Amino acid sequence: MTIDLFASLPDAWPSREPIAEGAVLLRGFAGPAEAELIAALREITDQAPFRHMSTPGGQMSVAMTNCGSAGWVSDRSGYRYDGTDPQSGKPWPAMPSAFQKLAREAAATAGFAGFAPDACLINRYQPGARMSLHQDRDENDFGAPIVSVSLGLPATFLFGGLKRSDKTQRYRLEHGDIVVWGGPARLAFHGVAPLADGDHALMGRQRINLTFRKAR
Ligand code: MD3
Ligand code: FE
Repeated sequence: MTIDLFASLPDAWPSREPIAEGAVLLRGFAGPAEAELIAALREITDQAPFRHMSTPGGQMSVAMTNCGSAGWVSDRSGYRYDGTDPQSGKPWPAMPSAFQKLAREAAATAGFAGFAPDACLINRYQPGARMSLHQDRDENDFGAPIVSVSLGLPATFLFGGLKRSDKTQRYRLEHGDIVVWGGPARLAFHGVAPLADGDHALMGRQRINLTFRKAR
């Protein structure tokens, strides 16, 4: 008898886990790019610092910024995509090529070839920060997927259905994980449970999520 030393390892990289119709989890897909991503992130947040936006419902516990030709902005009157950072009056920082390449490769791996995002919303969760159940419907073309990249502390992601009242499934998203949300999953309700405290070796006491979108 022989022992298969590789029996517990995936038979191919990247691993592709379908989590719903149209949604694919690529565990660790961003790992090889982590140093480049973190350096690029620093340059973006030097130009456009994280800030807590207001919404018609109140102030968000998640701090946000953007890069790309369009950025998601919110104030007491509502949400929109805008090419200008309202805090500086300047265009959002350009989307770094390492971001574009990663988003494009992840989308293609999940079956969405030709993804060309024009917006990257960058969310920062510190311990206790959460995102309540919502749909992403401010983009022009629901035919394009959204690609999300998780960095830093792990989070519990809540994934529901097309109605707010649909049952939610929970997924743990860890540093380096990418999820591609397209097809029927594109308009599903989703959210993030309050972040548990911890200390990530590269990112410290926070989780950063990059969401790549075709906004216009
Ligand atoms: C499923 N962000 O920025 S990423 C958001 O972790 C947002 O910061 C969460 O929801 C975060 O809007 C979740 C995963 C995600 C992003 C967009 C989706 C899942 C999605 C759009 C449709 C369905
Ligand atoms: Fe969302």
